[in-house]
Amino acid sequence: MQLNKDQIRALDQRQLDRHHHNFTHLSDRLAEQGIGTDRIVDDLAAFQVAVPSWALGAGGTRFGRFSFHGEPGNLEQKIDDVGILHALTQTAGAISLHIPWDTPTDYAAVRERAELHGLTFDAINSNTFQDQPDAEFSYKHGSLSATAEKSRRQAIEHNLEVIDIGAKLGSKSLTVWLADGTNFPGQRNFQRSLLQTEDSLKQIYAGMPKDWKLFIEYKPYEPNFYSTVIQDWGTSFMLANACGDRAFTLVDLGHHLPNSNIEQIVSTLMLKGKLGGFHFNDSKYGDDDLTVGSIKPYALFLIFNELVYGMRNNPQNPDLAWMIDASHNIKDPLEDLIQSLEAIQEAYAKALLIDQDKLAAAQRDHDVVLAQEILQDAYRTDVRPLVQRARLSRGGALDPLRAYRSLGVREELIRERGKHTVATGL
Ligand code: PSV
Ligand code: MN
Repeated sequence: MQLNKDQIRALDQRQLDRHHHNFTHLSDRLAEQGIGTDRIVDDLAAFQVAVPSWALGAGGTRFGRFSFHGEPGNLEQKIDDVGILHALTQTAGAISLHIPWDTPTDYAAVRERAELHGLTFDAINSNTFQDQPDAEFSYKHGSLSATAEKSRRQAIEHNLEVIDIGAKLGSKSLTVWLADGTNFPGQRNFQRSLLQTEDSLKQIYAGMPKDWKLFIEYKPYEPNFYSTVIQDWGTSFMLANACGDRAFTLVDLGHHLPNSNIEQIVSTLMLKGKLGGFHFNDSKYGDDDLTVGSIKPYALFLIFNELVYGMRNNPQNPDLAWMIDASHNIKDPLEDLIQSLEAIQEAYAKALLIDQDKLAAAQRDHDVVLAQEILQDAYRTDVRPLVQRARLSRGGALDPLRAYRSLGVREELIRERGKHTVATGL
């Protein structure tokens, strides 16, 4: 299924007057504060977030999975789903694949399909957290950190294979999320695990094409509950430094212990030129993988404030790879992703409203109240007309969720694919 711009435009016709009215009203108000909207709209229109291939079907928990009808049954259909998201939102211009779930059979056809939808292939992900049916050695006691040399070699080889697959599709980066760790004190030697991991990552890094980047995720717990080898940003940062200039830390919002100051982590990493990628989601307790902005929208805004600051002031940090990493247990996955994309754009737009010069002056003058007011004034602004204007400028829908429903997208997908397809993924 593919949506075209005329279909979307026709749908929005009746709402356009109201949008123009709201946009003019907001622009005038911001102009009074000396804030121009053209640049903000351009920045929003240029902001593209990759969609993970594993979030297009119904997610599950270890207790069960409630399937969703019309799920994509193969890689081509996953690309079609992201194409639909991109057509409506114009901010989902890339897909992030996970191997072996998404190993292509016909590379040319897969590339063509992505091109048709205007999509590129973002970071490719390896999987050494599950044993595959045809695997010779098990990852039960570790993969890149394993003391069993055969498991470790297999995990390294798998990552090198993933790089080859990504290169054939035009990806330029590999993301490694390592589940390795322990469940019980005494189970393994911390130092040995870390050293083995460093050595494995260096071998993977050495096998990347020279224009590729390596992103190293961290996570404090799950699936292991006593220790995780790459448990925090410091460990990831240390490993990235050990690998080299093209290795970076990847921040996944859900991979922090409750109340961690993620915006400060982002800021430190950008200062050091080592923030490479970003996984958006939201959480209440742990790695909950909930819809972006659904639980802690103010925290997301504060994180974006640091990201915007870093993008303007830290040329030592590369352009970031933006991605959603969420999972949907009860919602239509595409509707959930539309909500996440909207929340990302809103948080970014609000951060772009912050007058950085005024904020710096308030900080210099130790005017704590004013500094807080500057942030909160931006946060309290309803920026939706700006986000809509950016989307319209690229041919997206005024209201993507409404368009998705009025165009009967899910119904059409069920007609095409049937009720009982199951998407591979988390
Ligand atoms: C598991 O926590 C996880 O969500 C990581 O964040 C990865 O990015 C993703 O799975 C895919 O492996
Ligand atoms: Mn992640």
